[in-house]
Amino acid sequence: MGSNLQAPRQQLQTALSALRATSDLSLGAVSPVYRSAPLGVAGQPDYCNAVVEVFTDLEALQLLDCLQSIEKQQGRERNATQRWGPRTLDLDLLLYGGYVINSERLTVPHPEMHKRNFVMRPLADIAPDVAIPGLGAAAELARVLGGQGLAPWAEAE
Ligand code: 5RU
Ligand code: CA
Ligand code: CA
Repeated sequence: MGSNLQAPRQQLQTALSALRATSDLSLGAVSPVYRSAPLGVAGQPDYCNAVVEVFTDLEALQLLDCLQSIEKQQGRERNATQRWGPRTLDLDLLLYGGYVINSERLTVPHPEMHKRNFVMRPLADIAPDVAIPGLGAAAELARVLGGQGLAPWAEAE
């Protein structure tokens, strides 16, 4: 989960409530929430990032539909000219069991996740031993990336 607009911490909280309210899935572990410096496009606000575990019988694409509908509910605007620009809510499907998926709409594992400490740190917090297919365990990948630009989200914000 990521947000850097319109009360980012609240956006994540609202998304968690929406996931909890979704009948076809159940929420597992929720990681600590991090503040992270923006990557991709400079000059945008810091991001609030976290990773959650979901249990579901939904197909991956059905789960993606759920995530995108929650993004939409929270005012996500798809802006073709600013691909990596700021957003109210981004819900990425990082892993789906141990599956590798390469379809038009969805690539799993998320192709860039192992390069981003704002993904791998919170993932390693909740699932240190989970394997990224082809790349290894989350905790080791997170350790290699280090903690640059990453800090605990201060509760008061
Ligand atoms: C290029 C490099 C593009 C890294 C992107 C987030 C990237 C972000 C986020 C932080 C993006 C994709 N930076 N930049 N957190 N998403 N800190 O969730 F991540 S755009
Ligand atoms: Ca996304
Ligand atoms: Ca993303």
